[in-house]
Parts: sequence; structure tokens; C-alpha cells
Amino acid sequence: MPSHDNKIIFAGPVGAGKTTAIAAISDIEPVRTDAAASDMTLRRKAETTVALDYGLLRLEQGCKVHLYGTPGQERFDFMWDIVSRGGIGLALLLDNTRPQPAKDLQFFLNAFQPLLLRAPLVVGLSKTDLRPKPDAESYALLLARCGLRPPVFEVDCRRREDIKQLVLALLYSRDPGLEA
Ligand SMILES: Nc1nc2c(ncn2[C@@H]2O[C@H](COP(=O)(O)OP(=O)(O)OP(=O)(O)O)[C@@H](O)[C@H]2O)c(=O)[nH]1
Ligand SMILES: [Mg+2]
Repeated sequence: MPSHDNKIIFAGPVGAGKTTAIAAISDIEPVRTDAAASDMTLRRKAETTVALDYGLLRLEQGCKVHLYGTPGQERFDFMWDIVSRGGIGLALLLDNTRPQPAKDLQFFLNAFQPLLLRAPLVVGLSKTDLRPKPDAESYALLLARCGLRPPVFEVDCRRREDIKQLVLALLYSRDPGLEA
């Protein structure tokens, strides 16, 4: 593992599990900016991120991974570029129970294109326990049509091991030599 600090960005639609994932994996008490949802989001859950999440993952040899979560709501999209600055990778979480998760994929690939021009991507599919389809292979095909071949995992954002796998895949795809 590199000894320097790494900053990873979590993005994706409302309820995909960005705040949950960072809380599950952080070695410190995470910083949250959740506020009561007062609009359409309320139909899916009571609270929503309005600015950012922050957590810290400590790996071997002093490597620190700073985990930044973005708000899923488009009305806070001005935060997406701000939070992405200095990011070395994007973990895109997609909620499989949303009406059109494949459209969500396309939307967030476009929205985070500036980051993706210089940093690798990993895709995490959440809530596949509630709705198994589309499966990881279907998303991989969609991504391949956009010329992208990122790792795609089914994850439960409440499980530390699932999210750690996602983060490590991102770090490895940035520097494949690390895996050894
Ligand atoms: N059943 C199930 N629930 C999940 C899974 N992953 C996450 N959740 C739940 O889904 C909800 C996700 O909520 P948040 O973490 O606030 O979502 P978010 O992406 O931060 O949403 P915004 O901040 O509003 O954009 C939580 O209630 C989690 O417990 C999963 O794989 N299966
Ligand atoms: Mg959140």
C-alpha cells in the first residue's frame, strides 16, 4: 500500500447507501451532514445528506484512505465538484430498487465525468437482496458500451467487508502492482 493519503469519492442516487457505506467502513466516527428529508426523498427515507460525508479507513503500513460522500440529490449537485477535488477514485453506488438504475448509472457517469477523466471507477450495486436484477453482468455490459470496464460488485452498504472490498478494488485498479 502507498504510504501517502488517498481520497476516494462516493457518489450515486438518493438512498444508494453512501452515508451508510462510509459509516460501515470508517475507523473514526464519521462526519455526516444528514438533514430531515422534506420532499420526494422522504418517500424513500427520513434523512438525506445535504453537504458531504467524511470517514477514514486505515490500512497497513500507515496508508490512510479518506472517504468522502456526496449528496445524492441533484439540488445539491454544486457539492459534487467541490467534494471531488483531489479525489483519486470514484466509488459509484447504485440502488437496485430504484425505478431505473441503469439510467442512474448513465446520469452519474456524466455528472462525474471530470473526475473519471483522471481517476478510476468502481461500481457497487446495493439492495440486490431486495431486487436481484439487473445483475452485475448486465451493468458490466452497459459500462462496456461506454468503453468502461470497472470492477462491479454487489454490496450491502451496511457490511464493512463489502465496502472494504470496493475500496481496495479501486486502489488496486489505480495501481495493479499493489495487489502483490
Ligand atoms: N436491504 C438493504 N438495505 C441497504 C443496503 N445498503 C444500504 N441499505 C439501506 O439503505 C439506506 C441507505 O441510506 P443512506 O446511506 O442514507 O443513503 P445515501 O446514499 O447516503 O442517500 P442520500 O444522502 O440521501 O443521497 C439505509 O437505510 C441502509 O441501511 C442493502 O444492500 N440492502
Ligand atoms: Mg447520504
